[in-house]
Amino acid sequence: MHLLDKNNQYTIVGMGLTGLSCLKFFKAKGFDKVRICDSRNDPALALKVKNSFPEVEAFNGDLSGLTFTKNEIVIVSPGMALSEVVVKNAIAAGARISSDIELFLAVNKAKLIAVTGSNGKSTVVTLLGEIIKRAGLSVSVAGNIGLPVLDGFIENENVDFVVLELSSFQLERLSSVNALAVSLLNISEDHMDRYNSAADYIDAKKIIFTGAKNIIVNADETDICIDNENAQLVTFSLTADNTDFQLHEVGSKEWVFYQSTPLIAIDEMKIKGRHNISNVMAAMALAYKSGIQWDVMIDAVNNFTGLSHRCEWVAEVDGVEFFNDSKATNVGAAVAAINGLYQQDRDMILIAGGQDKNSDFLPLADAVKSSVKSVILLGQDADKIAVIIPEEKIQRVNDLSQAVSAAKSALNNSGTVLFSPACASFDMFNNFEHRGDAFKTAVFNLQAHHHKEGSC
Ligand code: UMA
Ligand code: ADP
Repeated sequence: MHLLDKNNQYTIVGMGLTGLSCLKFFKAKGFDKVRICDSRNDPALALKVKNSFPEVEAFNGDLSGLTFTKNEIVIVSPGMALSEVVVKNAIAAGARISSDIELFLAVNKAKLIAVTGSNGKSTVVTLLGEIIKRAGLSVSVAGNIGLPVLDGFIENENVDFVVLELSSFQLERLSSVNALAVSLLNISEDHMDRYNSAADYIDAKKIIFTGAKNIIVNADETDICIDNENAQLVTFSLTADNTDFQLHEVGSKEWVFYQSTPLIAIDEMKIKGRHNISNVMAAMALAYKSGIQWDVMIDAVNNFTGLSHRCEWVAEVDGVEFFNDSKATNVGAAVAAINGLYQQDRDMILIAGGQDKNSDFLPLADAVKSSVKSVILLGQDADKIAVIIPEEKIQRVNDLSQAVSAAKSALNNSGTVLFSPACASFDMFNNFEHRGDAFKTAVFNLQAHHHKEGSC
């Protein structure tokens, strides 16, 4: 059965952003034998589906009675595990399981760059998008970052480049990606509520290598083995000196080098934290394999201020700097943020906690031990973090406004407050953006209060 054939019957599973984009794609291409379902009773976009596509058969709620045939293609949204009963029923009936990404790969004509990893994906794909634009080329930055790739495709089929951020959920249902250049940035534990083992999670991520012409390798991540012998490798590292991209001192300044050529002084970059230097190297290596000139890359990197909610500088109040890292929804991200923002001469207070994803919090203990003065905990699973941190370093609060005040009081007119939760946000907020905005509001309120007091 060909993946794209108007005679096929298609069932889209999931009425989220992905499901809706698939429906739009099929309709734009004149495919009529399409139905859509969602196991939730009232999924976010059900009304939109009903209003925009009243002719399409739609099912909500218990899907265990939905039947499938072997002449059917079932497009499963990434949030839906392949172990769900509806998917199992489709497989048992002999239907072909597919995804929005597989549909896209079948129609894509643009040069394709793909990025995965536990952390840093959105930063790298956004920076790479900026670099490509600065080179005067058109680009769609899509995928897990929030723009379903088929929405990007419908908007403009003729872009020069597509830069895809791929999650393990999206990769696990592909057999190959066949991109011009790819990178698996790093691996740290995440989504253990969805995978049986860390090995399953890593195996899903490694599908990105299949068919890649160029693989950008983070040499600091020794656990990732690359099983594509035909690809050209470009390596980068923050510590080694035998990689293609590396760091060297020139005078008193640290520079990013490509082999023996100095490219950028670290202190010229607007983006903060050592982990972000790693992200910059990955984006530059991908751009290099896309044929972009060094001067264009350097310009784009030096103008890149980073994304909101990722080690985002919020304000300085009375010598205390506040950083919003609400996107740190796993332990590895929070550890990288602590290590990345740590300065020997400034105390650091960490604000953490939220909804656990069945994570191992132990790596956080080491980072806290070496770099954090005290930890302010909040949220549903604060207890799970509390057990790995010495009691005397912990303070408990109920909300972010209390957390911000407590952090400020714990520092003596100098230091860093890092909000890097190491947990998902859904216990108290709609998403990580909502949580980060609440943190920023709390900081701005503190700042306003401080100015008012100062002016009395
Ligand atoms: N769901 C059901 N029943 C269904 C279908 C979905 O209960 O029948 C639930 C899922 O379990 C999930 C939620 O609905 O909790 C949303 O799932 P979805 O697949 O419908 O989500 P979309 O709106 O289509 O968004 C998806 C990605 N979501 C997930 O992978 C959970 C978005 O990544 C992505 O931006 C979007 O496609 C466009 O490609 C979000 C995400 O959280 C940001 N990603 C994870 C992460 O970054 O850690 C992997
Ligand atoms: P992703 O899209 O993979 O979630 P982001 O670029 O949005 O990645 O960054 C999410 C969080 O991950 C940041 O808030 C930061 O705490 C952490 N992070 C960013 N880059 C890295 C990196 N290279 N290594 C480890 N952690 C990182």
